[in-house]
Amino acid sequence: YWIKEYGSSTSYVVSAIGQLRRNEDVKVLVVDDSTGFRRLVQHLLIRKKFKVLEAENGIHALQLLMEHRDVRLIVTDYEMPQMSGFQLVREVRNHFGKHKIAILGLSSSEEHGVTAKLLKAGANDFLKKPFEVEEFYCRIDQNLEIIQMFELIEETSNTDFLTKLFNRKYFFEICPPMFQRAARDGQTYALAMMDIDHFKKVNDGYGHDGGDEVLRKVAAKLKQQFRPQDLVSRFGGEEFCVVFGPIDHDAALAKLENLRIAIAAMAIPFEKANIQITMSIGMCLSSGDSVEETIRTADQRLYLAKNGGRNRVVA
Ligand code: GH3
Ligand code: MG
Ligand code: MG
Ligand code: MG
Ligand code: MG
Repeated sequence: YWIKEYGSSTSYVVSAIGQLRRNEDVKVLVVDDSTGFRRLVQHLLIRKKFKVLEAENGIHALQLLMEHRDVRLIVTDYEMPQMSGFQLVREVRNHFGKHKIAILGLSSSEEHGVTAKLLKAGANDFLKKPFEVEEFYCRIDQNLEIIQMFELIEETSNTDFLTKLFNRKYFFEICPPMFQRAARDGQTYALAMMDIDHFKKVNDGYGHDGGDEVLRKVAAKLKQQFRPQDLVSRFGGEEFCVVFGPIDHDAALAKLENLRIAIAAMAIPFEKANIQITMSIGMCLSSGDSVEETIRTADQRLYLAKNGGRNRVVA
């Protein structure tokens, strides 16, 4: 099938963004009705240490994709019974954008305009059979690198640099659909606005670096106290917003009370000191109101917590 091989066969590449990508971590789905050709492509991929899944037609490929959400690349034939590569590409693109899964078309079809047809349907790249092995590897690397760049951009634009929590922009993208789903399912979620007490004194006493260290440690504590599916975000300077559930009022209040106690008990090592802080929290349960309305109420309660003497939860 191939003409000539050259180049090294390392199992990782340093991408254009300077990050190391291990092929071991990349799952590839190979779709072809020819067992022989599937084996060949699989062999080429395994030689570069990729994890490989195989499907003999588009229907099976779609099934595998639903089970394996971490597939990053599909290598697909064009002419296949039941569902063509063209249909498969269209189907895949209904569920996954080009920034989630790369698709490389592979075909020996002499049909006019096959390449353009596949690319227009949403394939990222195309190779005509027979192909050169090294070109195959290069195209795979190029396409995976683009996905990796998308992932980095996405992560950077959704994350707060100092605390690594989600940022405010991401919060407002994710929270409305979370609330909508909850309302549709008849569930309630808790939204908690949190603000560190007298944080200016931390900065005054320990400098900005001391303040930053407190923010990092408080953020880590928040991440540790909530689950990965909860929305833990840094809203502003020393203000955090967490959405969690489904949960009822009393359980949410108990959870936040535990959090408040855990934060107050922290001794954050900085230089020769152990910094201690407290946090005030305002909570509001989602009840079909808009995100903005819920935040407004939680904010008012946070204000009451501050006025009531700080280091407390108002719900
Ligand atoms: P209160 O109990 O009423 O909330 O008092 P406070 O001092 O915490 O309130 P205020 O909101 O007035 O002060 C927040 C301070 O947080 C002011 C700002 O300089 C500081 N700050 C904001 N962002 C950062 C940051 O990223 N790092 C550090 N070190 N400080 C920050
Ligand atoms: Mg075929
Ligand atoms: Mg490619
Ligand atoms: Mg504040
Ligand atoms: Mg404050």
